[in-house]
Amino acid sequence: MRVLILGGDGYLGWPTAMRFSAKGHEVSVVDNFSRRRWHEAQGTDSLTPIRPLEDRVAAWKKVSGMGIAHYVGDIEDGEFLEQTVIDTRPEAIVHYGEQPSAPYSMQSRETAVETQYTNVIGTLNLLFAMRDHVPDTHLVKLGTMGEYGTPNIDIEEGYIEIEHNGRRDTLPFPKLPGSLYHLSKVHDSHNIHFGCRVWGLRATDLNQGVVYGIETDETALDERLCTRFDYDEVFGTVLNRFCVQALIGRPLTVYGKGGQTRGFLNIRDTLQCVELAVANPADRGEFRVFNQFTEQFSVSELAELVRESAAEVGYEVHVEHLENPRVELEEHYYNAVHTKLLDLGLEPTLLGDELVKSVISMVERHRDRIDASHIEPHTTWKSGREAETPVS
Ligand code: NAD
Ligand code: USQ
Repeated sequence: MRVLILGGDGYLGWPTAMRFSAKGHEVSVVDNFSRRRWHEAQGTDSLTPIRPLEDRVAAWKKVSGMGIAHYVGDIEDGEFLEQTVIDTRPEAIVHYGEQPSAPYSMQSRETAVETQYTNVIGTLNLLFAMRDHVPDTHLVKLGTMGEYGTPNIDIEEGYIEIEHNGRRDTLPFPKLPGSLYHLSKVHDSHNIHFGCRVWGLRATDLNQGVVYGIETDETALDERLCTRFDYDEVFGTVLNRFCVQALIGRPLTVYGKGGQTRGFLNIRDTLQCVELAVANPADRGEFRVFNQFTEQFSVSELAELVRESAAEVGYEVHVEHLENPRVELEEHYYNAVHTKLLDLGLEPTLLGDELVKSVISMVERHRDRIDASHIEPHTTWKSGREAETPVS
């Protein structure tokens, strides 16, 4: 298959590109390196040293004998994206190419507008390029579980059957996102749904939970192929952050009461899910939604798991409850259906102490690169970034 991966230089995009290439697909990636630039601007860096995309592609060629074509440009540049779609004629498009951080989207008017512009306009450009040039291509779009928020009812996979004034219909599940980033994904979902309903496009929206871990079959082949791993307060996700904090003896930064519950999955399962979605495309005109996570944990449960696993390898770890910089429920009902990917054959990689220990040992190998000054949360949901005062 010809597979086009948007955001193919990112945390998830690069391992996905190698996976499809390893399976013999013809892979092209698009990226504008904005993720690398956002880190440069805030003075942070991936814990793992990552190579420039060109070097990664060359290393992959050496290791696997397979080529990956790469296109450098902005997805929100509609002409560039249209030309890339014409040149690559993809049969499947995997769209990761967005600003992925909730705190970044809440820092200021500028970062909020940038997030929504990049994400929403980029996806809209893609829908037009698909409509006009590859209308039969399957779009696999990375959405997020956070689109739903934390309603006091079970969360269904995309749609809910509603009875109202004696009539019934199946409608999109209500959305209550908790950041302007998560809200950008809601806008994307509506636009993609529109493209399917009105233009007959086919799409799968993968409402993914929080991803942790770093190793995939392909990244493990050679150091030059590794993907990024961030632990700073803006781009680092919670489990990755806790593993770094455990190693440097910093109390784990649980925000508020720690009862916030989210769906989680290992990076290996992200790849499995995307492969399953591509191998089993949506029908013409179908907007399919899969909830993509394997387990749910509260933040406190995760902190406890990291504390125990770190103790087994000799690190004494404490847990600290910080004033929550976000506006979110800290105790709530959470039960999200996630059966559609399991029905397609997903075999979950479950989080246990062995897995946490393997992340900790990876962090150990790069401990000289840890910059502890970027761990404390500074970004608050109410007034953006307060540069000097960490939230405590
Ligand atoms: P990432 O930032 O590492 O990857 C995104 C890539 O897209 C980056 O390399 C970036 O440079 C590129 N990009 C961004 N805007 C672009 C544009 N306008 N034009 C071209 N390239 C652009 O993020 P990630 O963690 O790999 O996430 C990938 C996708 O998955 C995102 O859409 C994110 O919202 C979603 N997601 C991630 C997680 C997670 O826990 N990592 C969970 C759920 C959903
Ligand atoms: N949290 C802490 N302490 C920390 C960091 C986070 O308690 O040091 C808490 C947050 O308050 C939140 C939860 O952990 O309740 C998850 O936060 P996160 O930063 O790990 O993840 P989030 O902001 O939700 O975003 C991440 C990815 C995003 C993706 C989303 C999936 O960055 O791209 O869309 O996970 S989901 O959460 O399912 O929407």
